Amino acid sequence: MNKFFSVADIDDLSKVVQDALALKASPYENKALGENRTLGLVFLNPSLRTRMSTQKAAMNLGMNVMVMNMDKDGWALETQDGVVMNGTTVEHIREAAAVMGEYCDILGLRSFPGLKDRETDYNEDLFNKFVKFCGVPVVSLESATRHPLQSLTDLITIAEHKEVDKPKVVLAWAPHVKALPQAVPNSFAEWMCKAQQQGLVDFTIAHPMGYDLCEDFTKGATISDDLSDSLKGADFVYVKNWSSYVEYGQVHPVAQNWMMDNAKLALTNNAKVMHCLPVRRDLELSSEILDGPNSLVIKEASNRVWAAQVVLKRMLENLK
Ligand code: AN0
Ligand code: CP
Repeated sequence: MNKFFSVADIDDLSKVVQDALALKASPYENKALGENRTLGLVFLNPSLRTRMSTQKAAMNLGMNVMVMNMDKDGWALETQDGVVMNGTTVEHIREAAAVMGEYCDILGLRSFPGLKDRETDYNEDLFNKFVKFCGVPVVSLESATRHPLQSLTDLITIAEHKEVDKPKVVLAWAPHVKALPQAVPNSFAEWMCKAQQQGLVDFTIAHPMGYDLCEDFTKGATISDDLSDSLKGADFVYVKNWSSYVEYGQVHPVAQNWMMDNAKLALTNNAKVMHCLPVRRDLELSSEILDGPNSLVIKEASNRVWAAQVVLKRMLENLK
């Protein structure tokens, strides 16, 4: 594997889940694989889980890790070609990525969307330039349109906790006070649609009107604006806010209460509740659920290590 950006970078979903769970059972068996190899984690935005779990996964594989918080500690990056750099940007991505590629065998990049111009964000211009100019394998740590390490984690977590062969999984929009990216729901939808094609899940998306995701990510999903109806018979509810894709980056007022709570949970098949975190308590998801027996959020976050480890292992095996 030379790039981990989307579900298209994985051939066999069941096999990658099986490999990740094998690493969970025996985390330190591949220590020699990463010896004298360096992972660089480059953050243009904040992170808790992605930073720590990917670092831990690399350490389990015997790698050295360097973290670069570009947003706080790096020079202001220019990403456009053909500009005279007489403004606030100090260093071009052409040099910055190339230099980081000299120091590292594998790089990870987190780069959120600007949520201003849909075309710019959905072209993944920054991520693609980073891949091109750094010259080493790159893992997405959440890009403008996707969060594949999170989605792989979610697939692993569902496989681990399912009680029926083909569980009903519902992605449920939740309220928020800020305009958030579509990356997590896009990515979850793209992984679940592929899992559904392979007969692994039955997938529904529930969101208020105006919050449709880009169709490229949702082919085959049942899509509804009726939350109560969607929750009927659900085995897993995946709670997440996102801003509008259609009216790009906008937040529309929603009259009905979309926050997941125990009353809504009662409509499900005693569903396990998931969220990628960070979560705003009693705005996106009720405290009673987060502190109750149906929440999987901590186990889900814990599984981030095995998703990162299976991806880094495949990349290390591919290095010359
Ligand atoms: C980010 C998002 O929704 O993409 C990161 C989630 C992993 N969340 C926030 O900015 C709160
Ligand atoms: N879920 C997730 O990616 O969390 P962080 O933003 O804290 O890394």
